[in-house]
Amino acid sequence: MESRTYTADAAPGDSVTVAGWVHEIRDLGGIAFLILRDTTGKIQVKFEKDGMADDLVETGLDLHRESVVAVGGDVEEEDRAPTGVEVVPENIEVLAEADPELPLDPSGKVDAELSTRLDNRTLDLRKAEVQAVFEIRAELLRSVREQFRDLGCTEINTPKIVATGTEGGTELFPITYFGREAFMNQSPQLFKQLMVGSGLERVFEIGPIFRAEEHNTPRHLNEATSIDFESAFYDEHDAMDACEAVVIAAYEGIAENCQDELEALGMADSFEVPDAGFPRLSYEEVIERINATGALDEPLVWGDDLPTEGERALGEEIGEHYFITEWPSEIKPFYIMDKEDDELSTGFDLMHPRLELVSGGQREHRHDRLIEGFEQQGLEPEAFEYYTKMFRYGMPPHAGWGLGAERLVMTMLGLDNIREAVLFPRDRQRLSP
Ligand code: AMO
Repeated sequence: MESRTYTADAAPGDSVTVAGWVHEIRDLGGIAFLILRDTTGKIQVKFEKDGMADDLVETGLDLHRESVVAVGGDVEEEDRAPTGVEVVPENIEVLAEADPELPLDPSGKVDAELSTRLDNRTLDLRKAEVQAVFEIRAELLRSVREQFRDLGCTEINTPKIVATGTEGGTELFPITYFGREAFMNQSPQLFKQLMVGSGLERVFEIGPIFRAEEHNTPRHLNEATSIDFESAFYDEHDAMDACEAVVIAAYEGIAENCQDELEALGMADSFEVPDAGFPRLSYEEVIERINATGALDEPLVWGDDLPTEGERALGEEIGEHYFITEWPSEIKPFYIMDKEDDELSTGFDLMHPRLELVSGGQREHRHDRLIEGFEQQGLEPEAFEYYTKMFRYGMPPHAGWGLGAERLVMTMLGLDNIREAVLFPRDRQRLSP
């Protein structure tokens, strides 16, 4: 719209056209107010009924909430107005009327269930605190990209329709690809590894991953956004350093550039950038410490995956981000390199006190060992020949990791449910909107 002014920019003395949604109408008799809202905030429009044309007053005050209007008029200082200024209207154009019955209340006065919010995401995102989550998510991705560029990475985009899975066969979504079986990709794992052997050497990707997780939990999505990193000539320690730098950069970007959004979430004072030097604990130490918390009925033994209650109990004790290193080889995927002692792997996870954020490790770059790894995991190396073949033509030692963007947003903002960090989440029940 030509010459539209954002409500936040309307200054006393200006003659403006502001455009947005009718947030509220307050009719006090001789005087009435229309509160107009746009992406930058709200502004009061004042109707002094006696001094104004009847049709202008009628158009302004007969509107239903959430109708879209453009209001032209002069901006005046008014101490009693919520933002210290108000518009004295000269004309009002109704651009889109809203039904009087709304499926949810964008003013936030009436709470809505998460499912109602997700069914009506457009209206839900008219609330400042919901909008703030997605402004923060966008800033997070921007700062992460910048940090990757500082680390000398090239951003890549790899296929999401693939011939083989990498992260476990039961979590694959099959699709039909011109009469052949294909899958939605679970991770850019193999492609990013193929790039470290190319001239690019160090890469990152931010893109969707698809997991046919059976269970509906507050921390799993069937379509998530993965922030992936991979570098030639890195070992797992270098990869952990890069991971820590990226997570801290995300927090720093938000602390610097999202004060208004943190305010809208009531977090302006409590938001803290984590200190560098995340503790690195071995898997062995972790299972001992979880057992010592007494949180589990059955103590963990070597080779067990870490149950949610165990992670949570240890997270509470540690109270900050921490890495778990030296995982048993048998519970890490085929592409993770073992340590000299074959029992131990170079795999690591980064944990937030609440849950896992990242998995990574040094990769097996030796062709023969890689083929053995496939066989041990019950996978047919022939199906992965497009990948294994390149390990015969000069694949350098390399390492990397994958970070769940929604989990980072969720833990950073203390959201109860990962779905709150996604515009249109995909889960067992939810395929639209
Ligand atoms: P992994 O399967 O552990 O590792 O995934 C890496 C990170 O991605 C996020 N994530 C999910 N987030 C929400 N819902 C899901 N269903 C979901 N699945 C995964 C988590 C998790 O820590 N290829 C390896 C990474 C690597 O080694 O580079 C991988 O995909 O935050």
